[in-house]
Amino acid sequence: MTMRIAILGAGPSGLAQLRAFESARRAGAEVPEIVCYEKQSDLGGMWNYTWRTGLDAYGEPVHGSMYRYLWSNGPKEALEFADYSFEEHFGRPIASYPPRAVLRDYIMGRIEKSGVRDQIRFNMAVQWVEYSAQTGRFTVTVRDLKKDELVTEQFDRVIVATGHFSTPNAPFFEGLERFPGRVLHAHDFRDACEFTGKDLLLVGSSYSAEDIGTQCYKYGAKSVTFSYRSAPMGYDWPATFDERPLLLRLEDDIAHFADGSSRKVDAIVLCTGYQHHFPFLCDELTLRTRNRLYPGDLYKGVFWIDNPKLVYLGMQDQYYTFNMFDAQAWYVRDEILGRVTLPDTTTMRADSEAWVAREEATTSVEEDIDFQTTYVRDLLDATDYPDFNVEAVAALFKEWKHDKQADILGYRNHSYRSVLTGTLAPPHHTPWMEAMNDTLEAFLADREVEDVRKIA
Ligand code: FAD
Ligand code: NA7
Repeated sequence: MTMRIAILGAGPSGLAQLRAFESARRAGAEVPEIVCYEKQSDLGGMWNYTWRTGLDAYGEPVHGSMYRYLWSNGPKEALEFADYSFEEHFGRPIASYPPRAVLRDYIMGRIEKSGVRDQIRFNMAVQWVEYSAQTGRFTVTVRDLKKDELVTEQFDRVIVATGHFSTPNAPFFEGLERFPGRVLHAHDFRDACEFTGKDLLLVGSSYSAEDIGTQCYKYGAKSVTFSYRSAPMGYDWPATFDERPLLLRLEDDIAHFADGSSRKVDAIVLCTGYQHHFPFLCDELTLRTRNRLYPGDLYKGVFWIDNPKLVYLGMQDQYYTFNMFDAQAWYVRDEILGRVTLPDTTTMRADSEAWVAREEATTSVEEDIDFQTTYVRDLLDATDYPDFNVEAVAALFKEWKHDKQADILGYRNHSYRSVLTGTLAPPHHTPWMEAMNDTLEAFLADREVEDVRKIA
């Protein structure tokens, strides 16, 4: 009987897995039967924009957390697929910080060239996954959203690639229920123009707070106040920005902070991160972790140690994204094809715990970057994924960090060199602060064009 594999999710991680198997098949390997279930109507995962918030057209939780005017928050050279360069896709070099639609186009391009679309079943939301020790197989129950029908199939392996930036972590602050303005989590943020002229409070001090804050400033917010729990971001912010310690409570529209200070605000965005959330998995198979570089209970960051027939892709906090998902997917593929053998449970657990301990010992962003670089390198060395200079990418991440520190509103104007092609990216035609149009067409044009609000 042919082995059957279920991939849950057709975002960058799930697509990496499809591509990995397809490249082995093209090289002559016999590969298992693969079914990829995707609850959205197209591939691309988080990179698909949706105006919807809350529930989708079928009553499923909306996956998307991306918003209008989102430009890459890291240089594209750091996430480039080693088997498909940006230059190959666009036919010419492009600037280092593309908007969302451009990255989506790049992700789609590689997958359309692979010809694996027919392995994806769209509008299919995974509801439940069970493992039977007796048969050694998984039963996967999926809702066909268009037919409103449950479908159940058996698989030998299950690969969870459903992402972890969709289910909000939304803490409560006293007085929120009486706050007269709008309160939302970053997951539901869609359009900075909503906050033009407003005094905005953003709770959190990580990527979402930083990016939503700078976006809102770009589109005319009157002021941006960040409230941090552990430490301020510490960038050299414009005069209308402020960083305050933790929000303690609200009295009507007055926010009170841990240092005793207060200020009046019009709207609040909780940029307080996301939960790893797998409502379709039984307890014994559920990964429980905070957002970290090395979630425990996973061997090589992917195999569920208690039952390695279950795999999780992309569950790490991420400096590396697309190329790390590829490195993971190639490794998982090779284990499934019998090219890599997993050690016994005790050895896997000890190995995983050693990585977790190393992560916990890091004390700076630079060490975190080096940590994830070592992780990616470890995976790369074991497979035939095209080797790329991951250490040079680490240097690039450090340069990016430095560029942000030097100019938080201008770092996206920098250019970096591709470690694949050696090409230095050309500058974008318009500085990021003045580039209001985030469409693919505007990005690829030779000058800024009027925003006609076309969403890919
Ligand atoms: P996702 O892209 O989240 O894809 C998961 C897929 O699983 C989705 O298609 C979803 O519909 C599907 N799915 C979920 N549940 C089910 C179910 N029950 N049944 C069927 N299908 C299901 N990364 C960068 O490299 N650069 C950036 O600039 C960047 N910006 C970001 C900005 C925001 C606001 C967010 C939230 C993330 C950003 N990221 C960025 C990280 C981004 O998450 C990754 O780039 C990438 O999308 C992760 O891929 P994934 O496949 O693991 O998860
Ligand atoms: P992150 O990077 O997980 O950061 C979450 C932030 O929220 C972080 O600053 C946390 O503070 C803060 N947080 C979490 N809980 C609380 C409470 N209870 N009170 C106050 N502050 C809190 O999530 P992001 O959304 O920023 O980024 C996720 C992805 O989206 C990322 O990959 C980007 O590419 C886009 P802490 O520092 O832990 O004290």
